[in-house]
Amino acid sequence: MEFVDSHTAGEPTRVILSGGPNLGAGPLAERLRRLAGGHDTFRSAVIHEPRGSDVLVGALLLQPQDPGCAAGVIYFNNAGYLGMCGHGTIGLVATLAHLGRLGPGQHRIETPVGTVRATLHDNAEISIENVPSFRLCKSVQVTVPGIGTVCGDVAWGGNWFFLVDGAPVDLTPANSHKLTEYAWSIRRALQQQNITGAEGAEIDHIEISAPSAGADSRNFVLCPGKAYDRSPCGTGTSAKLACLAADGKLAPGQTWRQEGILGTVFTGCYRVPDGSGGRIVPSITGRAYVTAKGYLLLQPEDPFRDGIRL
Ligand code: PYC
Repeated sequence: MEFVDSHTAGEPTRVILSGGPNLGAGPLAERLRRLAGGHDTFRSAVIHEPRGSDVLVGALLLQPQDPGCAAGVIYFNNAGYLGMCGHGTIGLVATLAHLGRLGPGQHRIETPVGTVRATLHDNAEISIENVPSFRLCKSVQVTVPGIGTVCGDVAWGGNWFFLVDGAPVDLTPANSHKLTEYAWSIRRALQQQNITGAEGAEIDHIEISAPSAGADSRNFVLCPGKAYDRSPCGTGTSAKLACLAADGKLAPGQTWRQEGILGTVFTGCYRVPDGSGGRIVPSITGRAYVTAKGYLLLQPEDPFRDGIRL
């Protein structure tokens, strides 16, 4: 499989350019069902050790259904599949630009949860206009064993998030283990107390926010497979913007600087489309750097051909 690796604000993305399974044609959501149902060893071979790591997000590049789109993509990680991925889309655009397949300007990209717009700027920054995002519930109380009552908002930013304001320790890499355990306990309590996204969808991303000296907020985002996002998280920043908009704390077009655990920043803002029904369209800007390219080899006799699946 031919791949290109990049990182966006510290969070890695591996784009698979060729050699992935044949998923046929049709909507990306349908092709995702075929991938998850019949080819999950593809995901595990790319993401798990010894070829990958828990932090890595994979991006399977596909022909879009709509010929007006520049690409189709399905994102995946150590736990399964992602509807959308903000840092991953910035990484994908940087990768396609590096390969000479995209130039500066606007491009549309199909994902399983909708089409997003990406702009490659002349200064190499990339802006993603994400899928419509919204807050489902405000100030939801969850009882977390060993911690107590934690209050947060449930919001959609292309994935489901539980957003908590305030952290038990500083949001620094040195505290990543404590923050991981804290966020994981919240996630398990949400599951046990049946607190979900729309239509019973699992809330599989936990976002903890705290004040920042250099930005509007700093976050720690725990991803579904218990790895934390090294970047400020594009879909998490989208969910945050939806909450700020719902609370009247950020006006359309106003800039929000979201810092992640490494101190890297995504700049966000939003617009409100006509007849939005409370949904906003967030725009997230960041920068990605290509780090490697090559071929993943899967030898038939390799006992870990499909990755180390624990
Ligand atoms: O940037 O949207 C994002 C993201 C989701 C999971 C990891 N990064």
